Amino acid sequence: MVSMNNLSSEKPMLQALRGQVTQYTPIWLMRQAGRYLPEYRALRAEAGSFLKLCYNPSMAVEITLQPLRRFDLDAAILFSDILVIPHALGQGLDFVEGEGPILPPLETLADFDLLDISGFEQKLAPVYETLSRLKEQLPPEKTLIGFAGAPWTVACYMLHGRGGGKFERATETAAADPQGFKTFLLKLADVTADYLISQIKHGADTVQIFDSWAALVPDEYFHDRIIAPTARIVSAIKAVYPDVPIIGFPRQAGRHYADYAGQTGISALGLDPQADISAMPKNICLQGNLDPQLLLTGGEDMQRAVTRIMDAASGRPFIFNLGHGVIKETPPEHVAALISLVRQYKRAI
Ligand code: 1CP
Repeated sequence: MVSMNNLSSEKPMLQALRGQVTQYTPIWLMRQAGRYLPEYRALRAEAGSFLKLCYNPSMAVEITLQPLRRFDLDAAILFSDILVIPHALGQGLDFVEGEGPILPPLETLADFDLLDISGFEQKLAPVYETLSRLKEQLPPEKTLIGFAGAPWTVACYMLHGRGGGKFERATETAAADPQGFKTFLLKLADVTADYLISQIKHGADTVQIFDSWAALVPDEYFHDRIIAPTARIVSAIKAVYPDVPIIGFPRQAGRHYADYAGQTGISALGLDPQADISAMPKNICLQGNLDPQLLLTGGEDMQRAVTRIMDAASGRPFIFNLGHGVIKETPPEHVAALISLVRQYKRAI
């Protein structure tokens, strides 16, 4: 429901997520913590491995807060990765310098049932500890975002074993046994829902479901592989926390955005740079859309794009963000410039 009530003392980002059209536009950036910040690179070198950072609450808290020390952002996003789920399920995981994540791929769907999931909650305990500490340390106006990968996107890595390509082993496994694959994704949805519920219990104000590889799913399977598993996660969370808003990000979902928004039960829709704001459903909060390439370039091109996005989003609940993560070569000064552009823009409500 879209309303014009702007008087609440609620955090600005939560107001937008609840459907309020606000004059002030909240802003945060996907991958706002990470390799474009020298202070991240220093801590990363000290830790030696990316996974050590994710599972060390003191370091993970520090990295989560680094971008908020530099910039006037409205939210902190938990520092972790979508691949801690396969890791906590007992699948091996390594982040190899210069190559990204590497997992020993599942050979068949039946291998999923052979994973030793007994240590799941225990392995993820440091992530929950990170959230509890962040909750204590963040100022009240800042929103704390938890997250997980959507089942399809996590399955891509579990079956293909690495990123960087088109995840052929995942798409082939799905094509060979669509029914078995559907069941597999629903099992993954249940684990993901438990994980997100625990994140909320430990302080997350909202959670985002990243479906980075949604565009690899053929149209006829978009419902089974993207919408249904996401809807299952949303309804499991809503059963415990009916008031916690959930952000869905089905990257490059193209003509499926409206069905996704209407059928999953999410409160906000994350938009990639290709998505056309004016063509999006009216009754939902939108987030994102700026091409990360323009943040890298900065200057007038970025300024024009900010105006275009803010104009297109006027009169609707909106959270400013990129359409994908910050590129690692991005100068931090461009982030500061982006935030002041968004702050200066006066929205009509
Ligand atoms: O220091 C390093 O080398 C690690 C780089 C890095 C970072 C900073 C990885 C490896 N993950 C992260 C953090 C991360 N990942 C966050 C933290 C919060 C933030 O500041 O936003 C989040 C939300 C993610 C989510 C994530 N991981 C996604 C979904 C979003 C997206 O980018 O599409 C995906 C697909 C991953 C997998 C992953 N982890 C890391 C890399 C390099 C990748 C992509 C691998 C590939 O397919 O090429």
